[in-house]
Amino acid sequence: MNKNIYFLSDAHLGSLAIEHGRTQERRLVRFLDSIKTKAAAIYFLGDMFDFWNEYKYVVPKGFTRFLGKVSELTDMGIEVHYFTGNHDLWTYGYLEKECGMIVHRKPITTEIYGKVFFLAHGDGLGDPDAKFKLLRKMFHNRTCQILLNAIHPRWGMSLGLNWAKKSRLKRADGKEPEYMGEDKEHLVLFAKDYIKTHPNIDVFIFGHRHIEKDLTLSRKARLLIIGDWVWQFTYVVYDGEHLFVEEYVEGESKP
Ligand SMILES: [Mn+2]
Repeated sequence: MNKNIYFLSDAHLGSLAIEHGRTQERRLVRFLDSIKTKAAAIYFLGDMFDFWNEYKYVVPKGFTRFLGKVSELTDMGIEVHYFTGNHDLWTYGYLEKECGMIVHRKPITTEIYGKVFFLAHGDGLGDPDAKFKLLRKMFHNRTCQILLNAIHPRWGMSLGLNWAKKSRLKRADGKEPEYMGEDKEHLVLFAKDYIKTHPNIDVFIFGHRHIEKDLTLSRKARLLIIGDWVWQFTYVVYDGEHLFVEEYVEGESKP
């Protein structure tokens, strides 16, 4: 029997706008611990941190439980993949070297147990918003990254954490906009367009939206948006045959 592959995203650990940060982190760690004997690989599909910016000799405070558990898993030989999101892309080797994760800065296409997966955080895909595009370009720009790290962490970290807090509180209840429908949702539009030129894709999995969605795009292709680990505690599990979204309920031990 195959070992399981897990996908989860958007814990936004360390957020100044999330009051239950500590319980949230503990829950994530308990989940990771509960799957450690069953997992072959774990994919974090982005925004696990609300703001992660790494300096040459310094990393952000906090997350010791999470990073410790991840290191334990990679030491056991479990593959742990870390996709950068739009909140935590400023990583320059620490998560690989210290925690043994495999960092992906772009979407990847990969075959797992005979199925072809397109995996991405999801920011910037199919999204026509010019302001977000410009911001995204700046975030990924090497010169801007060097400038950001030239600011003392006292101010650099504060800038990032408060930017992330503000962008969360801007929304009515601190939550993401509702699902916009199949004809408007950016990631759905992106995937529908993408299969025209890449008919080999079986499954798209995205984070970023903090909503849970499981759609059939064609006779072959399926799209999953996997919720979050702020409020929903949802993940996707795949055993080579079945692929479904699950909610992590404390005390329950499921696949
Ligand atoms: Mn995101």
